Formats: sequence, C-alpha cells, structure tokens
Amino acid sequence: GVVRNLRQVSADDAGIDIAFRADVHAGLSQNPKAIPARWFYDATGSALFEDITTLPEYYPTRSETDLLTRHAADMAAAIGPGRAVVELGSGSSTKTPLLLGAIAPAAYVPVDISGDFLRDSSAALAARFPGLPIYPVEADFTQRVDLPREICPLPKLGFFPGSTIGNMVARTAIDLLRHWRATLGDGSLLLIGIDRIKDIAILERAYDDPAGVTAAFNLNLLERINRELGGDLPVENFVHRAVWNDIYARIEMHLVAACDMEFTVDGHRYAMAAGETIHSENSHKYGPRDANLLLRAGGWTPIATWDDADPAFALILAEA
Ligand code: AVJ
Repeated sequence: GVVRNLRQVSADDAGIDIAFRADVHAGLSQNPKAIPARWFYDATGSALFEDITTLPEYYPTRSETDLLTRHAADMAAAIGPGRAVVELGSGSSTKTPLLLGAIAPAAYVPVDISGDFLRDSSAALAARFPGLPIYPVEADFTQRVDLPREICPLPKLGFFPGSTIGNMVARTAIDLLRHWRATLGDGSLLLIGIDRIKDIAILERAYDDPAGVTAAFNLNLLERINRELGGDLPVENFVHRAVWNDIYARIEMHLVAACDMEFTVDGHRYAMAAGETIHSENSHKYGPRDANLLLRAGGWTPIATWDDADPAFALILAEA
C-alpha cells in the first residue's frame, strides 16, 4: 500500500494548536464551564482511550467488533467491492481490518487529528493489505477536509465507527453528516456506529470504571492544558464524574472541583468554587428510530442495520 501523509492541522510558531487554546479559554470563561471532547486525544489521551476499549465495563468497542465480525459477509454484500473507504477519526484503527478484509476496497483514507496514531496504524494496515493504496489525512474531521485527488473518481464508503457521532449535540451531528454527505458525494455510502440507549447502570459503569482508567482519561485533559498551554491547574483537586442525562439521552463526563480554587492558563486567571464542574464530554445514545431520524436529517437514508450485539450497539448502513 502507498503511505503518504497529508497534514491539514493549523499550529502557530510555538507549535501550540491555535484551536485548542481558543477552545480552552472560551470554555473556562463560560458558565457552566465546558471544553470540547476532541481535546482528549493527545498522545497520552489516545493511549488511555485504547486502554478504555479493553475494559470489561466499556462494552461499545467489543459490541461493535462483534457485529463487524459476525456480519462481515452481509455488510460486504450490501456495500459491494471497489469503494474508497474514508474513515473518520481512525485512531488506532483496530476495527478497520475487519471491514477492509471483508469488502475488497479500492483505497483506504484514514482521517485523524492525531498524526502519530495515523502513521503507526497506516503502516500496520499497509503491511496487512499490501495491494491497497492508503492515503492518510491528518486533519480534524469536524472541519472541512480535502480528500486526496487520487480517490476522486472512486465511489466512496464513509466509515464512522465507535459511536463518535455521540460526542456531538444533535445540531452539530446533523451538520457533520450533511457536510460528509456533500464531501463524499452522490452514490456514496456511510457505515456508522451508534451506541444504543440502555440500562443506566450499564451506561454509567462504562464511563466510570472501577480501575479508574476513564478518570485518568478525563483528568488528562487538565494535564494537557498544563503541559501545552502553561497552565497551573491543581489536577489533584479535581474529581471525575460520569452521569446519565435523561433529557438529552446522553452520558456526561465532568471534572468536578473538590475545593474552591484559582488557577492560570496562558496568563489568564480563572476561579472555581467547590462543586463547580468543567463539562468535558457528551456521549449521546440513540434508540432505533432516533438513529434513523438523525441520519435522515443529515441527508443519509438508512438501508440496513446490524444491532444484535449485547450490550446493544448499532452499525447502520446509509446511502447518500
Ligand atoms: C470515542 C467518543 C466513542 O463516547 O464512548 C470513552 C469516548 N469517553 N470513555 C465514547 C469515551 C469516555 C468514546 N468515543
């Protein structure tokens, strides 16, 4: 496979991501405080997320892998050969070989914001699928992404596994789906992983594991701010919290201040009272009709659903 790296991430002279700094200052200045979940994924955060996916309590990765394994032949029949697979937020791409091995694709385009993970996983996939052209794109898939021109003439399959769409509130999710509908074009397909609404105890344990890996993942956001933005947040005075919000049908993760505190980031002063939180992630869950409605609102027509894993998770195939 051909491996080449297209970088589409903006950074200033100091190498600090402009968007990260802007999001942190905006998020700490608002009430209630909130920082977008995509900033979890520096090298440490990406490695911690990989650890999360192996936890017994964190079922989504296992359920989705189980669906891909058991229904690969069905999916291949529905998708057909010869497509360019464009994977959004490929990360370490552990599920990708299951899909690529089943459908005989013409090219593979992993899009990820973490360049290190992108390089490693692309190299591993190139070794495993020697004849497959691979065009890695280092970019934030929530922004405009220019696809490599080599894949322009090919029919596309968007692959968006992991229920990452769940991180977005409805209007952002719909914007993203519409945007990728336009980018992938007429005749394209989308295979998307969506986590189902289920027993609250199962959901909350998946995001607050007894080993504390998810807590470390959440707290790493504060450490990243200290490392990259010259912050002095007292990380030891924050507590991880994961809670089901039934109105929005989502798990929320928060970083709770255990005491009154003051800190600075990049020369800016912030204060938090004991009990105040920084809202760091939403993970929305969707029932069958919810998921289909979301896809239609985003310009995609669901044509097949595989969702018989336990705990429940859905892989939905939709057409442009
Ligand atoms: C990678 C966004 C799908 O929401 O389940 C895991 C991230 N956060 N544990 C999710 C996550 C806490 C995960 N996604």
